[in-house]
Amino acid sequence: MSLRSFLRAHPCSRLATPPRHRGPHRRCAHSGGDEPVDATLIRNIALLAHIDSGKTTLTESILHAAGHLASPGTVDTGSTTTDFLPAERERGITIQSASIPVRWKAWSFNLVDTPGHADFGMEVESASSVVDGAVVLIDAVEGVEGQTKGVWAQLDRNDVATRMIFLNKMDRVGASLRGSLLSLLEHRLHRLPLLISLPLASTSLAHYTQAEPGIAGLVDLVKLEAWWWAPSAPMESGNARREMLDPALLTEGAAHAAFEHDEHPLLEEILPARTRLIEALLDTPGAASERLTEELMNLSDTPSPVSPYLRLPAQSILPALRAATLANAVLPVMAGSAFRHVGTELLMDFVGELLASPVDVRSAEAGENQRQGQRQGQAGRGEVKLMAWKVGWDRMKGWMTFVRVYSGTLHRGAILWNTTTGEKERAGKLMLIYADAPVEVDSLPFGSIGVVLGLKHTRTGDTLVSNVKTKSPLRAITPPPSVISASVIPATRADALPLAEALASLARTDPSVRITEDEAEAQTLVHGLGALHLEIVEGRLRDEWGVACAFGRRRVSYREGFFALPEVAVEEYWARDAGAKKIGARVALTVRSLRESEGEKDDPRWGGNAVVHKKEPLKPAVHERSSLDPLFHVAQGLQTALSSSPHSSLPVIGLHITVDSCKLDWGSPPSVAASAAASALRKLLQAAQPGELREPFMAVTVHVNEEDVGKIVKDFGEKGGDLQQLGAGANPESEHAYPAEAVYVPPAILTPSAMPLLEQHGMTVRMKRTVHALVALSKLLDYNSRLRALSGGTASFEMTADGFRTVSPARRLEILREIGRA
Ligand SMILES: Nc1nc2c(ncn2[C@@H]2O[C@H](COP(=O)(O)OP(=O)(O)OP(=O)(O)O)[C@@H](O)[C@H]2O)c(=O)[nH]1
Ligand SMILES: [Mg+2]
Repeated sequence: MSLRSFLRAHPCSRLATPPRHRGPHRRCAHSGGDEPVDATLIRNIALLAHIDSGKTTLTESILHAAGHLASPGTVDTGSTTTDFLPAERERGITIQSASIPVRWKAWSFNLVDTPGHADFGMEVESASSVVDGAVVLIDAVEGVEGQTKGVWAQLDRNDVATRMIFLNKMDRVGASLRGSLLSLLEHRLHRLPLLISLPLASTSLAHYTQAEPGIAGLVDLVKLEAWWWAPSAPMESGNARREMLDPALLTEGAAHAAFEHDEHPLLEEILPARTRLIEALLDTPGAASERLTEELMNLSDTPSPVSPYLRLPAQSILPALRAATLANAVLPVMAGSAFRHVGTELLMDFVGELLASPVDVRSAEAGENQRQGQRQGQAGRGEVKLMAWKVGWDRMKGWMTFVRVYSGTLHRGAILWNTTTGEKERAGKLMLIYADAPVEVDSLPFGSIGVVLGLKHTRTGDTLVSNVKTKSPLRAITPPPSVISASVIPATRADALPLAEALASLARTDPSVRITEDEAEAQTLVHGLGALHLEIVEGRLRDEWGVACAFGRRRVSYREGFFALPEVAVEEYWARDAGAKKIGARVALTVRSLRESEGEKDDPRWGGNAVVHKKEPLKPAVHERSSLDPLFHVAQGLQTALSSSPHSSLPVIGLHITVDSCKLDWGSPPSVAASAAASALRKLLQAAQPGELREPFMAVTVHVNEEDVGKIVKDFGEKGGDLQQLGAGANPESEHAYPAEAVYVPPAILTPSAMPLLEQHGMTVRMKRTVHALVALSKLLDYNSRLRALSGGTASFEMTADGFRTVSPARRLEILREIGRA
């Protein structure tokens, strides 16, 4: 993140002064960090979703509601707080995640707005590795989409246990509460999605009968409270009218102020929805649910015409709902409209009430020190342990490292050790970057997220500790595999050095960018996660680092996979003369194909292979720095050999490698082990049959007008693509859907504008037709202009990486020719 561009991007007129809430962070900042900070009130939350679902719009609405912005900006005018990069504002999409502290009631939120575009998946990976909770947005017109499942899998991988769903864009034509909820079951996001609020499409009955789109408010099913905006009132936070619903009136089906008519369809749904919600909690084991059961039984024993499910107060439900959310037994779902600020405040209340604090999770991550820190009342006198989850560069401030404090309290000027490299670092200034201004603080307490200036060598995913003896790092952050590359050429000779420096800096801020040298063609290659990623990298090199360079033709990254290699043991002695003496090492390996059928998985850190030593996964050598441990060098040697197959020079995948032994000759430096390991693996692969060639495939979704569908489908056919589904109805996964019996599924009438089409199709409505296909990335490199030509500029598309697939013999030959190997 560039602090300067951040500040430039904030015209003072939009800033609210002074901020309304003063939370623990401020106290900590002003008191020098001596006051205990109650970590139970911290919520580190990421907003994640498929592209364009409204994450940045929701962030803006939250900042406004919390009093950090006098008026919210919009993505469409390029005036939001978190999308501040010029490229983000021009394109109206988020490229980098932005972390922003927000004070809401007693809570201190750290909100991380992430990009939805799959090319920036690294940002989601790093954000989800440090948050304790996630709000996943879904466009209520579309339901669950490709990248919704992508980010869900990333949350699973990073064990982000507490999650909520925000069904956004309820104001749009075709937004469907029922369709969206069913899509959660169809795509198996959770067995028990639980509506905790119902949308009020309109206070007027007429709008329901005429299938008008819209959202005028919400009913909070836990507190039994209606929030609504009168038709004439501007829909802004703080402008809503609120009314506690009377259980007796609800039982009689009588009107409240929020519902103009007794026959309002929402009135009938409150009891069944609340009943299912409470019943789901009764089924969750634990003390909170036992107390809830007891209370419900007591209420049932008291004679009343009103159902006990309506009489149960919110304060009895919330602890059980929180416990069930923490245990991942239920998935709370609410609906709203970020653009119209409907549901923003309620969402923040629920995030505070339901999602995990740093104290609830990750004690295993931080180990004994965190528990020790907690016993000391979170004053954080324990050892400091931090995860650097994002690194940014600013020309004025230098390196800005975003950290999450897993134990202890980080003070300005602290000396830290990097567990990966063993290097010593000094934390300079500490900052919290609010929407309205960056604030310098003296300390970052346990559980918090903030920025450290002055760290010179730290990279994304490094663990920093205050005790030099601590060796165990927090879980590393692994970039997704790159699928595309381009050569980068400096404009003149004089630009070569600045370019090399800029590339190194850029790779430090974005670890999903990899830089390699193509020695055969004497070129530097930049590898990334997609065509847009490389385009953005090219722009950043020019705009942020000011280097004159051009990118060459995009090349898809192929792989050579060894999927049928029998087990082979190999021992290699490697030696060379170093002056008067001879140095050498002997490395023994056992190598075979990964047995996926036996449940063996590749290790993403090893780029599609798995490497073990003494039955434990071996860590790859991430930094190209020295270590005294010979195993570090063995890892380095294996990485070199795996990066280029002797048959095709492509990266190798599919191998299971066991490092059996590594012995250095007397007086030899450990680095010789790298040459021995690389040579052993290279020789073994040379003797093996060439592996299968694989190329990256993309899951492509095209939104297109009815009349152009044929052209799009035909074009995919010519590209050898695999058509997945067409149109608005069918879903290939629906037969595997989770059952809906135990779930409250709202009737279609609650979102009336989706009604007519819902009746036809049985589920989600789309105003445009949608084509889904699996296509080789190599056929999609200029798909932007191709689609424009095919549709006259009216269609749009997104694509998500869908793994590597083995190519046909004809395509193999084509690829080998392309890379100069045939
Ligand atoms: N009708 C309607 N439009 C919305 C709503 N929320 C967001 N939008 C619009 O949807 C578009 C995308 O919104 P963003 O907030 O940029 O979405 P995002 O999820 O941050 O997108 P990426 O970061 O690029 O993945 C913009 O044109 C918004 O104005 C909503 O509640 N209703
Ligand atoms: Mg965004």
